[in-house]
Amino acid sequence: MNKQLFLGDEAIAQAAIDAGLSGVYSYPGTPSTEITEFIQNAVGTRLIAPLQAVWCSNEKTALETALGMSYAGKRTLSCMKHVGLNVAADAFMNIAMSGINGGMIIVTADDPSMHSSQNEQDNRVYGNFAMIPMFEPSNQQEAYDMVYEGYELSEKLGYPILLRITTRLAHSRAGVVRRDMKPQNPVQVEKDAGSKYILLPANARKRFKVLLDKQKEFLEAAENSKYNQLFLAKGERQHAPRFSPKLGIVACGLAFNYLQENFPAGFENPVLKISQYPLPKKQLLQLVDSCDEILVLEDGYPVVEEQLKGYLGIGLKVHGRLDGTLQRDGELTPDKVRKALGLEVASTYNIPEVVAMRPPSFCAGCGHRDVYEALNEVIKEYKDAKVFSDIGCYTLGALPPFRSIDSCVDMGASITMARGAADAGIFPSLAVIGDSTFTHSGMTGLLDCVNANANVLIIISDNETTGMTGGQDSAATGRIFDICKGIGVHPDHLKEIVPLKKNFEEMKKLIREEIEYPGVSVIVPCRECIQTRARKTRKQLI
Ligand SMILES: Cc1ncc(C[n+]2csc(CCOP(=O)(O)OP(=O)(O)O)c2C)c(N)n1
Ligand code: SF4
Repeated sequence: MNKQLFLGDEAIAQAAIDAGLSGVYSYPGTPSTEITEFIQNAVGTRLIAPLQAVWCSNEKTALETALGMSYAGKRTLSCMKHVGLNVAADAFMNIAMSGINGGMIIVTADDPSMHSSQNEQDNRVYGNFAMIPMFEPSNQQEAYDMVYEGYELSEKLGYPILLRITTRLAHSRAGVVRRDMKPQNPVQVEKDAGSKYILLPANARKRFKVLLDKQKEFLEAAENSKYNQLFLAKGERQHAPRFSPKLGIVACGLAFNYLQENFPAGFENPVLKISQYPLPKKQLLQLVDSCDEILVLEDGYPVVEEQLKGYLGIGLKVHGRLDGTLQRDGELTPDKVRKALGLEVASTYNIPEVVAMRPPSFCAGCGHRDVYEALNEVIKEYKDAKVFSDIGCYTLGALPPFRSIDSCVDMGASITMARGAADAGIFPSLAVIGDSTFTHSGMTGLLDCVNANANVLIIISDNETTGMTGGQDSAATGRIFDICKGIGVHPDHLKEIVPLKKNFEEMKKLIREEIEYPGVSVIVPCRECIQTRARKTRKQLI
């Protein structure tokens, strides 16, 4: 028995390798990043057959590249944080129409409680929206098994599988038993692939019917899945004082683990564990038969709770996040489950005083600091100045002592918002964006600005890395300046500078001059992130 201690993310990565993965295509985003990094490190050790383990420009390009590999018959993986699936949504929804050839698993790492995200969307909604099968593991072993076996299921059904995890599972460790490593699939294009991937309306209509017909098979797979289990009550039901004695519990994914933590000796109410979707109707009806109230435990949105309310009709009370039994927002914990059941909470999760909350801040010596120091000095001179920021380490410019920025909404929104505000009459209207975010989704916004000759100053703070997520390669290191030129920024208003104290006065002068230019200006302060530099040096020394 080959048991290893893995993070949830690592268990997924190892399972994909063991299942004969040929390529992982991703864009970094907490808490999904470690999956692709683990595979990249494994490729480096040469213990595995050669495979592609690549950071793409964004989640959409990543998912489409994975589709190309699947088209060729090979097994593929694409990983992203929850908001990444918004970016990849066009590809995602349409892959559900075309279907796949080589097995495809799409990992969405959701972040309830927003530990490092701007929202807490629950991507099971996307799974239902696309009408494809979905897994939600309750522990690291299940995450491994689901990926390992998921490739076969994906190939059998002809559809991708969405694997939904959350931060706690991604970033906590457990012992995981590995299985034998399988060889990769050969290149084998489907003989009748012709029209399947050509989603012209006439074909798309047929493909949609195929998807609708497939729902029965997806449901059967969920109903026969070992990951969905009905535990009938043992003995007296007495553990949920705030409910009727005939309470049944539905626990989804990690919530099942939290329930188990509260009842190590076994459940005293009937429990339906759901870890594979669509909802297993047969087991649900069985549960309902023996209960007069249902409590739904799920991490994220009340996805199953809402479905049950529609599904079971009037007459059966369904409790959960919608009726206030559980808090509507924030991640679930074992204590919250306990409280929902009306049991006393003797929390073991109190935070000791020495672990004081510390606000995040720039590293000492970070180039973004120098940019904001210069920017703040200049914009003091303009009472109506607005600075639209993007998402990256430079977003920390929102916090004291800088307080430099006025917005941070989604990746790419700095340039486009600055343009809209400029159109509305805001002057000066500035954008601050990092190099990775610029190539992720800032370039098209810059093209819009150039086409409209918008009156904006865009600062692309280029630290030659994707700093915020741990220093992954950035898609256009060394080429930001040329890309801006190619997009059409006038060479006289495209400036580079090294953000260092010694260049402080020059940086201020540049910013002032380019604010005064009535058109698109781009300044690229360029200095490598000191953390990424230190990491590279350490690697070279090993
Ligand atoms: C759609 C989406 N994908 C991924 C992320 C995670 N993420 C936040 S910032 C960032 C990139 C930061 O890199 P860069 O723009 O170069 O700035 P730096 O952190 O290096 O300063 C990523 C990948 C996200 N918030 N949204
Ligand atoms: S990780 Fe790099 S970019 Fe981020 S704050 Fe630290 S030095 Fe700056």
